[in-house]
Amino acid sequence: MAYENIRVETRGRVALVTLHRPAQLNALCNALIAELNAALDGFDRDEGIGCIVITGSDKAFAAGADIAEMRERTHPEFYMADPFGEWDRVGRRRKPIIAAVAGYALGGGCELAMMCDFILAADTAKFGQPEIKLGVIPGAGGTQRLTRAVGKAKAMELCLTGRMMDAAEAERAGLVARVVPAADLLDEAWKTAETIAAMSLPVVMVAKECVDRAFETTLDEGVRFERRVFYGLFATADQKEGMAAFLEKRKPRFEHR
Ligand code: CO8
Repeated sequence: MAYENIRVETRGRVALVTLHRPAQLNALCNALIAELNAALDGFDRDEGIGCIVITGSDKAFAAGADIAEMRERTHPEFYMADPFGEWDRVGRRRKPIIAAVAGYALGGGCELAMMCDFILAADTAKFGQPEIKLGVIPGAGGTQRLTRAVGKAKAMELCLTGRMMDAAEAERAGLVARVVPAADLLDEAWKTAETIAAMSLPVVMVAKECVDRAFETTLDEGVRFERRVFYGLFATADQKEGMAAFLEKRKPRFEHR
C-alpha cells in the first residue's frame, strides 16, 4: 500500500515505520494516524513480524497533533468523530513496539511515544506536553501515561508549564529506557528490535501483557495473573525448546508456537 505520511520498511522479523511529514515536523494529522494504524494492522496479521519500531526524523519524532487541522474543530465534531479512538488503537497493539525518538516529541508526539512499549531516545530528544500553551490539555493519554512514567511532581510541572525535558532528564525520570548518541539511534533500535523478534513471539506477547497489567490492577491480582500465564507457557513448544537448548548448551530455535 502507498503511504503519504509514513515510510515502511521490513528487515527479517522487524518492521520500521518512519513518520514522514517533514514540513510539519511530523505533526500527527488524522491521515497520518490512519496510515500508521493501517501499517500496524498489517504487521499484526503478519506472522513473520515479531517487533515494530516507530521513529521520526533527526529533528522531530513528532511535534504534536496537527494544530492547523484541529484549530477550527467544534465540540460536537470532536465528540462525533472521536479521532482519539484511532489514536487509542496504536496503544492497544499486542506485538511489541519500540519508539525511537530523536528531536521533538511534544504533545501528541510524546503521547504516541508513550503508547509504545518503551522509548529509546537519542541524546537530542526533547519531551514535553506543551498543550497548556495552546489553551488545551493533553488529549491522547498524556496526563495519565506521563504521570505513571515519571510520577506526579514532574508530570504536573510539565503539564502545567509546558516546558520540555531533555533526554538525560527523561532517562533519570524513567520516561525512556535508554539514551544513545543520535547517530546510533536507528542502529540501536534495529538491534534491540531484532533481539526481541528472535524470542518466541507468543512469549514476548504475554510478557508485554503482564507488564502492562501492572498498571491496571492490584499487586495481588497482577501476581496471580502472571502466575497463570507462566504456567500456561508450559503448553508451548518454545518453552520446551528454550529449556532444552539451555541444558544442551546450544542456541534455541524458537518456532513461535
Ligand atoms: N501542528 C501543525 N504544524 C506544526 C506543528 C504542529 N503540532 N508543529 C510544528 N508545525 C509546523 C510549523 O507550523 C511550521 O510550519 P511552517 O513552516 O509552514 O510555518 C513547521 O512545522 C516548522 O515549525 P517551526 O517553524 O515552529 O520550527 P521551530 O524549529 O522554530 O520550532 C517546535 C519547533 C518548538 C517543535 C515548534 O514547532 C512547536 O512549538 N510546535 C508545536 C508544539 C506543540 O504545541 N505541540 C502540541 C500540539 S497539541 C497536541 O498534540 C494535542 C494532542 C491530542 C491528540 C489530538 C487528537 C486529534
